[in-house]
Amino acid sequence: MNQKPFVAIVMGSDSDLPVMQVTLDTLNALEVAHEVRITSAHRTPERTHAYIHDAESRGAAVFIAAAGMAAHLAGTVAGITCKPVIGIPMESGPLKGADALYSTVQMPGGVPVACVTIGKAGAKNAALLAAQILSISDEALAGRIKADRQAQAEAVMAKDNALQEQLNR
Ligand code: RP5
Repeated sequence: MNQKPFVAIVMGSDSDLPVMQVTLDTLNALEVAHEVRITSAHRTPERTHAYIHDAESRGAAVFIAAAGMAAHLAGTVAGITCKPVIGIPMESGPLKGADALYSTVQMPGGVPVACVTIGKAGAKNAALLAAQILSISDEALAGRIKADRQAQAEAVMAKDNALQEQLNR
């Protein structure tokens, strides 16, 4: 089999999409192949199971799972595949993501989930982390990730230069 590795993204609800758009945008900017599905660990358990198996058979190399409240989607995915799973706690419900954070990060030993920050920062970091995993065997992608880091550094330096100019006026 010689499939191009891709990132498979699942989210528990369409209400997660506005935040998850950041993941899609970040992967698009880095030219990382990906696909996305709405599927829930508790509302569509069989579909979730079938999709993870299907995606893995087609070359999914990293999974990203986003869910809110009693968030068990990332842990469910990690129980189905041995590929790396990144979990994003969604900022939904009365506890504003604290419940999802604990649910996602507190996996019992043996079945890991790499949990990122609640909300949009996590959505961005999940994409970057997935890209970094794929870049281990993709030099061109590693170069694009380094260029992104460099752009971030240059933006900070430009802001500091502007601040110093303002202070010395
Ligand atoms: C989770 O419950 C979803 O991931 C979402 O973050 C949260 C609320 O879902 P909806 O009631 O908006 O569909 O399953």
